[in-house]
Amino acid sequence: MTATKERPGTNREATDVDALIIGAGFSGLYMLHRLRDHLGLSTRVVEAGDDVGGTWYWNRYPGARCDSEGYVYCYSFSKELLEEWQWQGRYPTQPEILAYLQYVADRFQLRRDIQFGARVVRAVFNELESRWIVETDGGDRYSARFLITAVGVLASAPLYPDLPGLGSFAGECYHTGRWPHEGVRFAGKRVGILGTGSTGVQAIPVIAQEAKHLYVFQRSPQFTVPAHHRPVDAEFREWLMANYDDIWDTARHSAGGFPWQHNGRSALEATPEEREQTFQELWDEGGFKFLFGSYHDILLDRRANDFAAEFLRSKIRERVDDPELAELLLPVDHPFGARRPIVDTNYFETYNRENVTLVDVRHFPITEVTPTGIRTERGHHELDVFILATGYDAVTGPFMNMDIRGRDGVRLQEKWADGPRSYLGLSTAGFPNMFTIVGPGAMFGNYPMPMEHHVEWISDCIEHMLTSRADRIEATEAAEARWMDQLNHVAERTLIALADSWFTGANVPGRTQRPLFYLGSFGRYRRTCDDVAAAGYEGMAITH
Ligand code: NA7
Repeated sequence: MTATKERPGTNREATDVDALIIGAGFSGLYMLHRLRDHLGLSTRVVEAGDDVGGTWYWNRYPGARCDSEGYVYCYSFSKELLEEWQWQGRYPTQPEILAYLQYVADRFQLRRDIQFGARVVRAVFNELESRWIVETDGGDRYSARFLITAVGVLASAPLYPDLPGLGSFAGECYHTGRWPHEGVRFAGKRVGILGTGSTGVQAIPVIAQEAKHLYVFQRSPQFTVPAHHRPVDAEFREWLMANYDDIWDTARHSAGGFPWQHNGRSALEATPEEREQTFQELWDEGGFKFLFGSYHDILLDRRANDFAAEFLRSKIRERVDDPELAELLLPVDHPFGARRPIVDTNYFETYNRENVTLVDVRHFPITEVTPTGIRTERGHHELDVFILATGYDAVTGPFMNMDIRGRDGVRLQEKWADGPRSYLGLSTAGFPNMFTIVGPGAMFGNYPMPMEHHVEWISDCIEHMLTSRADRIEATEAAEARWMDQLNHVAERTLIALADSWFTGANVPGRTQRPLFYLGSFGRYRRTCDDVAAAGYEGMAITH
């Protein structure tokens, strides 16, 4: 039961809850459902947005769509829910995913336990009472036995580029991660977009259709694989319903939480003809399968990677009419997949349009933003709208925006100053009874899968605490160190260090680069977490 009581030293009442969850996106919603409806705990979610959705609440830019296929970009915990919800197309749009999460919130009556429009600014562990005292920007206070962060990896920390004069721009300027809810009109306007990551690649073809002229300011060319988006038909739906259990089973044991395995072969062993055929088939199928359902060594061996990269470069040359322009669009400075793979719809074809200009800011950088546009070393581009598709302070950014203090007053910001440390991406030493859903050091992949897994692991752990009458649980320093070694060891076997990207924090100027995710397979990661739980939460210190 929820109760309120006066806390010493303050004149604000704190609401007592068993568990306080930060964030009402995919993970926060399910966490609330598990703790409240399965364990019967009084649970409260604090959410900065005015509605559920997390990433899918904030990211409303034109063309925003999921790159995972809808049938696996959803919860798998409820058979009824799987039967009730039907995705319209292969890759759900942002409004569709938002509608799905709203449906889930209503179906499981979650809204009544969510405080919207409130941002957690501070969470301090009270050692005497073993409780987290959590404060919002509106001055509300909670006292919670368990603190669970469900802040996602991106949405709450958009990254704004440090461009001279950015504040002086007199036109409209938007970050894609903070898109106006009422939308933006481009008709008759000169539009500039900075950033060609997966966001830019989705937005550019859509904006180009409406804008008078679109200038794409490109620093790094990208590899992309076509989405081959299409509506979902009755036949597919029938197949899906007949095979869903197997599909989830495959995804749970796969490399990245997707419903396929790689093909078990090395690209180095295949003949050139076999490789061409394999890559072409995967290209024709489209999407992430090109990486996750391909040869097993694409991300492990540079020579294997080069075969895939060269295939993808040949496709860019085919798709772009002007050979000189095609050369500027060829990614040559990083291996395919070492950055987050990008799935596109008409991205490269968009450069064949008369009203689209590629501006190469790698060789001729932006020197300043003026009141009327963008100046590069080569000239000035007059703009009415300037869009920042410049990404996020990923993974750690959402945590750094809060003042979280654990045992002995240690601040998480200090502990993670040289990079985050965690055990399994679930718990961090010195922060008792705090769990991080897909926190730093967790699995990367088709996110609903690792999120669902984490929610269930945390819920089981809390249940274990309650039944064994334990007081506190937290990762030990030793287990944390072991996990960090493991994380680095796995990452070193891959090619990700050969690219600057948000995978390693390299997109944030001045940041120490290190792997932010566990890059092993999802199946192995799950087994590790399950083994930890089965061994009585090995590597976690439990006090009674
Ligand atoms: P990303 O993937 O981090 O891409 C950001 C893009 O912005 C990328 O092209 C960057 O170029 C570019 N960028 C960022 N800062 C600058 C400056 N200062 N000058 C020029 N160009 C810049 O973010 P996205 O939003 O596309 O995707 C993030 C994730 O959201 C995505 O992976 C999905 O999981 C959802 P760079 O490549 O660094 O040269």
